[in-house]
Amino acid sequence: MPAYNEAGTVSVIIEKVLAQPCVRELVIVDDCSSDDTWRVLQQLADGDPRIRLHRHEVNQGKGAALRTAFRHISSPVTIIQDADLEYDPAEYTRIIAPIVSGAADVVFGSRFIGSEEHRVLYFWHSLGNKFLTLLSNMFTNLNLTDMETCFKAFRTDVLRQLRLTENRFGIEPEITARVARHSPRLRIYEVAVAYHGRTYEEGKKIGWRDGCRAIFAILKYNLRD
Ligand SMILES: Nc1nc2c(ncn2[C@@H]2O[C@H](COP(=O)(O)OP(=O)(O)OP(=O)(O)O)[C@@H](O)[C@H]2O)c(=O)[nH]1
Ligand SMILES: [Mg+2]
Repeated sequence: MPAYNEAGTVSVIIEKVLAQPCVRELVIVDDCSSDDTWRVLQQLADGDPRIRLHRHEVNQGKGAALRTAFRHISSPVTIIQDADLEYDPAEYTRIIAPIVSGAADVVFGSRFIGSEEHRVLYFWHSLGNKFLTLLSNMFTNLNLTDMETCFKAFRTDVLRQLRLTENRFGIEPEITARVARHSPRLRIYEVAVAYHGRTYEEGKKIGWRDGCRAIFAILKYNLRD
C-alpha cells in the first residue's frame, strides 16, 4: 500500500484490508506525507503484527513507494492496494483466484468490464483511461480493458523479476509493459472490480501531467525493449 497524504482514509482502508482472511501481511510505504498519515500508521501498526511500515525521507511518488514495498514482501501472492477508498479489499479473494488456482501469473482488476458498482464521474478521465489502455495494448499486443487499474495482483516471484524503475504514475504502464514482455510469457487474467472513484474535493490528485507521463512511459518501456 503506497500512502501519500491519505490521513482521511488510511485507517478505514487498513481495517478493510486486514479484515480479509487471505491477508497475511500488509506492507505500507508512507511517501513522506506532510499530513497526519505517518502518525496514524504508527498507531495502527502497534495494534496488528501483520502491518509492516516503511517511510521515504522525501516524497518520490507512487512508483517509488511500490518499489520500496515490493522489496519487503514475504507472501507468495501480492496485490497493490491504494490508500484511498476507491477500490474494495472485499474483492481480493475473487481477484487472486486465478493465481491461487494456478491458472494465472498476473491478474488485473478491471473497472471497465462486468456488472460491479461504478461511481459515475469524470467523462474526460474515463476517455483518458481508455486511450492509455488502447495505446498500451497497441504496443504490448494484450487485450486489456484497464491498464491504469490500481488492482494488480502477482505471483510474488514473478513480480520480483520485473526490474521496475518508474517513480511516479508511469509505474502502471511500466508494470504492464514488463509483464507483457516477460520471457517466458506470463499468463495474464482480468477480473471485473467495482470502482468508487473520488472527486478532487475528496482528495483526487491525479492530473493531466500524469496522463502525459503515462504516454511517455508506454512509448519508453515498449519501444526500448
Ligand atoms: N498522488 C500521489 N500519490 C501517491 C504518492 N506517493 C504515493 N501515493 C499513493 O499512491 C496511490 C495512488 O494515488 P492516487 O492519488 O489515489 O491516484 P489515482 O487513484 O490514480 O488517482 P486519484 O485517486 O483519482 O487521485 C495512493 O494510495 C497514494 O496515497 C505521490 O507522490 N503522489
Ligand atoms: Mg486513488
